[in-house]
Amino acid sequence: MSPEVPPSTRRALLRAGAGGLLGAAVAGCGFMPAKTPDAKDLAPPRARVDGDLVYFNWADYVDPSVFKGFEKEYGVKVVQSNFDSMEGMVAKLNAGNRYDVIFPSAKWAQRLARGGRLRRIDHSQITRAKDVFGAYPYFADPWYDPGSAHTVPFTAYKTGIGWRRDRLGDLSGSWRDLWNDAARGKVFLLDDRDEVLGMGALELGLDVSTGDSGDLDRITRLLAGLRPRLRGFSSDSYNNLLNGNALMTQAWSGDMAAMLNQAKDPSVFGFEAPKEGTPINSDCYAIPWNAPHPGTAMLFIDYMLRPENVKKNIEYIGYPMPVAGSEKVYAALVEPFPECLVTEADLKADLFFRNGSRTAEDARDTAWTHVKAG
Ligand code: N2P
Repeated sequence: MSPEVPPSTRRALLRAGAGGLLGAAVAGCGFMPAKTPDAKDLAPPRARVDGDLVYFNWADYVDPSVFKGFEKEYGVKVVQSNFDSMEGMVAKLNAGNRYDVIFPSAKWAQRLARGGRLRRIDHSQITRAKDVFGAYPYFADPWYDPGSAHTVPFTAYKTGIGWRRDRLGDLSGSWRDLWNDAARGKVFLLDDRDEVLGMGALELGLDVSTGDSGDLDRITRLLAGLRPRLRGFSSDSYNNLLNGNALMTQAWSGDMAAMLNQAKDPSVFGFEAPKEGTPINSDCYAIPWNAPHPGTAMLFIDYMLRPENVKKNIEYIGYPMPVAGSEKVYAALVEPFPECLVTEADLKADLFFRNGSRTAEDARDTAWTHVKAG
């Protein structure tokens, strides 16, 4: 990704595979909160120490040394827990668990904000807000949260295929590669409803978010043919490739970039962004309505945006962060896997997963159950 910059620099960034960002229309929403939170609870918190930070995120999604720096500077502890799907994250919130900072992807941020589940975020409380919202106009007014009133973007990524080049050689650049006979029995798909149905949709030329029952039947039939070739469903893509359980896996671009840090010889691995299209997404920082320490959460977001922390974190997690000045760090990191860059063309394709009607979301749940059961 790149910020809005003067034309000459901008062209250079585009040549390097980076690009600007685009807006999009808002879709419907099937999320209903269990109870409507009190409006006063949703007022934007002031950035100030009001307790330890209760942090809830994917595993390995912040550099541990950045946590240490935050703890030391503010004299608080980071109390961590992890989820491994958006559904899992929301289930914990619905069960009454309280967190200070959570990391929903775009459509989940939209659901939570519309359901009254997120505190507003006052950009004037964030020291480097202009490095994000000034430099990346896309995130100043994203489709999932108008005005970024409840969120700050954390990362961006696309979904593709990671594979062992040493074992399989070159692939063809299509989602069809998942059916490759040489990889049979050693293929993983992400353990993620939207990613798996979205991959089937792209292969068939359908909308990635389709909730149409005819479309979902076609997707389910297609994936029934892939199911016997799979080793399983797992979102731990880079460990599966590194330890040899997978020869090929559906994967988020950032995880493949993070794998490069762990690999003794990066040329053993490949990452491709299939030609039929790649889902695109952004995870963001958000503060739940019932956060026990929302002031500390604001300080944490602020701390994460400092240039030295952005650099450390990008290098550790493998995902680009939309913060002015960090673009070169990411481009250098993914030099061996240029397809990890989130380009203007990716964003223009607008392959974000969208919220559907209650009926459409239910139909997708049913299709996913069938796909997983095989
Ligand atoms: C980090 C997982 C990132 C999740 N390992 C992408 N939404």
